[in-house]
Amino acid sequence: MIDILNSYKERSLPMKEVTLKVQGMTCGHCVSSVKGALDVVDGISDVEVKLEEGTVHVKYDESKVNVDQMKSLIDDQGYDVVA
Ligand SMILES: [Cu+2]
Repeated sequence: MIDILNSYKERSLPMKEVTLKVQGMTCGHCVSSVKGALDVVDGISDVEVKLEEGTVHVKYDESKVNVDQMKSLIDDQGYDVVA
């Protein structure tokens, strides 16, 4: 069901993707904090956090949200976006 919704979103919106490099994420709790902060934002459709690589991959609608907003949301959770 979620897959169907996601593919519908991808087809109907001009989605962009970005991979952010984030320092300070060390465990599952960090992953949930970062995901939770981004998932609720209107315009963000998919968040994938890779703990080992320290990356956060986001699919988003650039008409609703921009990368600077994502960076400050991650920053607000206590992590450093380095790229
Ligand atoms: Cu943690």
